[in-house]
Amino acid sequence: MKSIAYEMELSSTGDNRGSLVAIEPDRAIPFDIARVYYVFDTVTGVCRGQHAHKTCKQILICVSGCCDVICEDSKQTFTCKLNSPTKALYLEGLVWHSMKNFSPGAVLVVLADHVYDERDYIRNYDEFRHLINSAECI
Ligand code: T46
Repeated sequence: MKSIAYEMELSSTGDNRGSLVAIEPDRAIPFDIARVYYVFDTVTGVCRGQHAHKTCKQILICVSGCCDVICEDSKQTFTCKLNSPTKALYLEGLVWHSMKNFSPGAVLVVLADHVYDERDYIRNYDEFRHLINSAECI
């Protein structure tokens, strides 16, 4: 199991009517999309996420408003500020992630390479640390 997290810039096209981002499974989206979901109507001050995935790969895009995603993998902890519809965060499994500081009206869209499966979640932080420490030893 690998832990990989990085920011991506999505290319957009625009003219005097506005801008458009197209998302297709290609080199920019490094997996076939099996599921799309979005988080909206978030309550001020909430923290969502607080889990890792075993294998599910995801791309997070705040298409309206902004939020912060705090990521922790085996090597680093960093905060990604999703504050543009052209900015994305790629997360492979084994990245502990939490979303917070949602602006009013924020809409967070997520593309995933698997359908929803609760068995893919690691919701216990100690279990996550144990798994990434074990993966480091391999
Ligand atoms: C993630 C972050 C970025 C479903 O029934 N189907 C789904 O596809 C999803 C994603 C969730 N659910 C149910 C499971 C829970 O009863 O929706 C409820 C809320 O899910 P959760 O508390 O996991 O939501 P977040 O915002 O904490 O996390 C979500 C994703 O679950 C997670 O995979 O990486 O967004």
